[in-house]
Amino acid sequence: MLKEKATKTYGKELKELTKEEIYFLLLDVCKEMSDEKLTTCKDGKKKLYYISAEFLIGKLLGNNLINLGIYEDVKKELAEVDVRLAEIEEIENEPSLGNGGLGRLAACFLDSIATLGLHGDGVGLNYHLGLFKQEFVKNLQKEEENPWITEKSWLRKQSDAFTVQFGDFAMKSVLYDMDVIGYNNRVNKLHLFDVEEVDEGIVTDGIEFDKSDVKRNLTLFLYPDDSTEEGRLLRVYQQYFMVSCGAQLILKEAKDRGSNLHDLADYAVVQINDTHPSMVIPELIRLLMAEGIDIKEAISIVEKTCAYTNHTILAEALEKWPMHYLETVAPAIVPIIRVLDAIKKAEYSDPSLAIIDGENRVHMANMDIHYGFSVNGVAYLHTEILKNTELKQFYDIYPDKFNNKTNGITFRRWLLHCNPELTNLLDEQIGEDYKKDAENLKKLLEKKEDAEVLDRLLTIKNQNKKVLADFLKDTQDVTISTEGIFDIQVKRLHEYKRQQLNILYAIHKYLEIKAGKKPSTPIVMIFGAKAAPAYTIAKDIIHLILCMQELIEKDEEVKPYLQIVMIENYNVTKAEVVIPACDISEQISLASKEASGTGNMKFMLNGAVTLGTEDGANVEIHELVGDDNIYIFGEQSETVIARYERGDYRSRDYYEKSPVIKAAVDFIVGDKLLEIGHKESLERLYNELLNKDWFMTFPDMEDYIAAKEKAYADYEDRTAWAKKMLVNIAKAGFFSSDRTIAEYNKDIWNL
Ligand code: 26Q
Repeated sequence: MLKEKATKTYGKELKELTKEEIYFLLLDVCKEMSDEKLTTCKDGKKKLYYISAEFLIGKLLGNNLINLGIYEDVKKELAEVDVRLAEIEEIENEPSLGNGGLGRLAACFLDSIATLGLHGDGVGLNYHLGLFKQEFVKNLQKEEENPWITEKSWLRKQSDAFTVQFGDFAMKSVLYDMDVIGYNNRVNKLHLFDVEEVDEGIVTDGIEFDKSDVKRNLTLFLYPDDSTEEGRLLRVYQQYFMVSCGAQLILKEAKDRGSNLHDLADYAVVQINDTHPSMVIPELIRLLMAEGIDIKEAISIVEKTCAYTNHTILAEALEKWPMHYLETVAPAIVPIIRVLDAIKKAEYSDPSLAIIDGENRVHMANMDIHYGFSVNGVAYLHTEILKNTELKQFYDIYPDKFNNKTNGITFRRWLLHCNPELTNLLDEQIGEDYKKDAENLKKLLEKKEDAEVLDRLLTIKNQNKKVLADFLKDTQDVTISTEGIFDIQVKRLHEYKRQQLNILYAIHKYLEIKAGKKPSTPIVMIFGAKAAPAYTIAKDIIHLILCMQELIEKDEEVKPYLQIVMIENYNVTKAEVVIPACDISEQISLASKEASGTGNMKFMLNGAVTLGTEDGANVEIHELVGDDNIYIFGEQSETVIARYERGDYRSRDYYEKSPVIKAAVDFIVGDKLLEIGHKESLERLYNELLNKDWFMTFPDMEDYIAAKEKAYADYEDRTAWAKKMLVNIAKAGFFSSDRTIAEYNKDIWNL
């Protein structure tokens, strides 16, 4: 197939093409096949729009080839001319359109929506420089721009253009689509809106740029630094631009499919991914009114069309925009928001239910809950906390709106693509039907006593460790022992995720080794995390990790037993190498704070055993695998929530009572680290832990150490460990995003 295409496109033999030419050839092959599929897609009346500020889609070539069913054929054909498909996949830049879990979830969902044959598109923005690229300089995070768009790419420019009216100027959109190719099924679209005027030249040092020059910076970066007023305003400009374009597209398409707009809810359903796209509600109302529908009816139409997903219970992440921001950015929707607010104020006197609060700020989530027909959390525990604590006042008035949709991950990327050896073993042992119905992974349980299967699992894990070790050697010039236990924590850096707890353990272990207590198997601790550019303490934690890495790297006494590596610029591409190599999956957030987590699911599917708190989806993992196949530690969410309510946590008490905690914490500002690191940063972190420790690291610390020691000890019995791996893989079927999407469709979308 490729041979003919090579001569047709380049007038050359396949074996004469450069790697880049082969990549372009494959791009074309995928686009042509996808166009063909598009013509056979059966569209129902109703269509879903998944609107999101982030789509963390990862590189697409490998996955598109898998989903089109031609990966193996292409691999073979390239092998015949001595080219490895993996090398071709490397040529693609990873789109920088997301930041963390919420964005990656959106990407998994798009894959599953198409795979289940549902008609649903993504709507977002085409950030030119995306989220920053992380570099480590002198053990500090440095942010650089991350240009990812190339001349030829998956982006396909469309002719649709919409005008968005801001306060004192208007901008015209340019639309780029990417194909979303389902696994042996339909093709949908990811619509990414952009503007012609954007100018990458306005970036000065790192990711600095003129935040006030909205025309030239609108789609430059994802989450521009919001520590200044201009930065915050820019975010609102981005949000309004995204939702206005999205809403105009939705109405246009609904009309094209035969809607008279009065019946919009039969033609469209809008899933609002956290509060970043919340202005879609007043914007849709505004546009319906512009079409001659009165406000009362417009509101009732939109109420039947929009559904909201909550991804966080951290108060600081719940968006509240000062009204004057909206007056500047989107004055046309301000009177509508005032009406929406007045209606609810007339009905409910409780100020916590208001859309516009006493300080004239607009609570985006409150608007979503009042005017959406569905509110969902992303894991069982998370939804329970929303209903019983965080959003209780809303649950009391709208019990029927609340529902849970436990997150999931696409097995195409997180198993088939990233772990082909494990996939082969599964195919061989349990057949291939788990690829269409992931619950069939359970069949693997029948092999729990099969010595050959257990041995193969260990062999595959070792191979994957070697791949990761080679990767780290190539990319960061660090050497890690593939004989070690790979203990991995990769995720965004946030205090609630408690990377600080993990690094305190590392200090504790370092001190033990120094005192002569050596682990029987080397421990390789791997971290990967970006910190938000203005989040000082998060950057201090990165600094501490990097300083510990350097300290141990230079210590011949400790190095054979304990290594620390922080992966630079952790992203989807790196995740695909890291996750299959993991033995112990660190999911150690403070109970009640991690809405779900999805990395936990990826690790489990790839045969890692979780070391975690009873938080987010860990609770469901625990329930599925049972006590013997997970390491649970720490306080329960109720204990934590009660302590917050009492407000009587004093970290210093724990520090003073526990010599283990004290020794580890004091080490942060001891001579050894001060020699390597920055005094200011280390002292700030030390003081933060001692005087605040808002995410309660110390109460869980001794239990964490004990759980980790237990896991390390159990690891020594390789057969028993392989059984734990097997049970984790076998029970991971529940976390397929195909299951999650089937539930969204049944309970919310009804496509
Ligand atoms: C809020 C206000 C102002 C500026 C930015 C933000 C902001 C930006 C990004 C708030 C939240 C986010 C991202 C949240 C996120 O990624 N949440 C994660 O969502 C996953 C998918 O549901 C869950 O698995 C994770 O538990 C949750 O942390």
